[in-house]
Amino acid sequence: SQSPVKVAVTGAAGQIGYSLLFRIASGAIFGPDTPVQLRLLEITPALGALEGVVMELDDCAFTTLDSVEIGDDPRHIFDGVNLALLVGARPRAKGMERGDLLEANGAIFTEQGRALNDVAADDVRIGVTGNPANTNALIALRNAPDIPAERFSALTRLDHNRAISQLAAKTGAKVGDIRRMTIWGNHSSTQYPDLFHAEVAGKNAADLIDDQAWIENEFIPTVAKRGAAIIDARGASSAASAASATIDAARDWLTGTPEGDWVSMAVASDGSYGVPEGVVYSFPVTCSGGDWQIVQGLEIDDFSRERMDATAAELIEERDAVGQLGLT
Ligand code: NAX
Repeated sequence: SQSPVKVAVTGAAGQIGYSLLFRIASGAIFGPDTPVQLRLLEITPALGALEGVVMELDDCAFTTLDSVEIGDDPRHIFDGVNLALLVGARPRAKGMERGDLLEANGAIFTEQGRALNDVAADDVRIGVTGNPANTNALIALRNAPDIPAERFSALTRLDHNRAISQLAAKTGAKVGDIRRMTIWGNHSSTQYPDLFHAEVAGKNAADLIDDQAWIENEFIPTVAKRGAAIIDARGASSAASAASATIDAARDWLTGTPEGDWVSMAVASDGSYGVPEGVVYSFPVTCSGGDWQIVQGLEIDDFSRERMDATAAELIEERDAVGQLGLT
């Protein structure tokens, strides 16, 4: 078997953690031949609960799980990690303004960015799931000047997977027949799920559906507001699906996207598609050898342009707000 991979997960005692840890430990990211060393970060009051989760991890007797370490000090937990999944964040409390939320999370992601900068392995990749994910990733990368910005991404894979599922249901296709889905922009209600480049069994999805009203009034809002619909139905926010998307994103980033397909990842904009640099924006990307590349040359019509610009504008506002708070 291969040498072990060190994977850090923050917010490990939370609801997403409760699904995510068991999938990582069972080999869902690196496969059955790579032992995993889990390094789990929590805030001090949650360490007791986290010990219980570790007991359950032990009880699974996963052959792929090499060791588990827990703690509340990012400098210790991130030491030598090859992959860091930043899931823990401050949830939005009732009456909290967006500025308050950015500030509370800023404190977490500045500290974690600095710690990763100082102690993570040279090949570290960092995926941010905790909200506001795009801007938390921006804060972390700005506080980790020695880690290339390309090593940070924020999760829009759940939105991507939701869009695939909705398109499959609409067309009667199997999810495996759908390729080239794209989520543009922010992991928020301004995100733009794009059917104009997606394919269903090799056919252009928008042409196949041939119903602009459905795309505008059903598909886009259903995908963008799916998180709220889950909360209404379940009484708690999406957790297993968010964990599954976190796994999908990490696996495809590290092991590559299939030939002829792409995935959505929020990454530091290089100016592609007119998206300003200095924001972490979701693009269609292909991955190979642990690196991603933005898919170039897609034709963008006015309908798409307007939506891509609106979600960029929201990210620019968030970037400016955290800049003013001195977080970046
Ligand atoms: P929970 O509140 O169940 O768990 C979060 C955990 O993070 C808690 O156990 C808390 O103690 C811990 N935590 C807080 N501050 C920490 C710190 N400084 N260091 C380490 N741990 C810390 O939330 P959960 O449902 O697991 O969701 C986690 C995050 O994912 C939230 O920010 C949530 O909004 C976000 N989501 C992001 C999604 C995405 O697609 N990008 C979708 C699902 C989810 O809403």
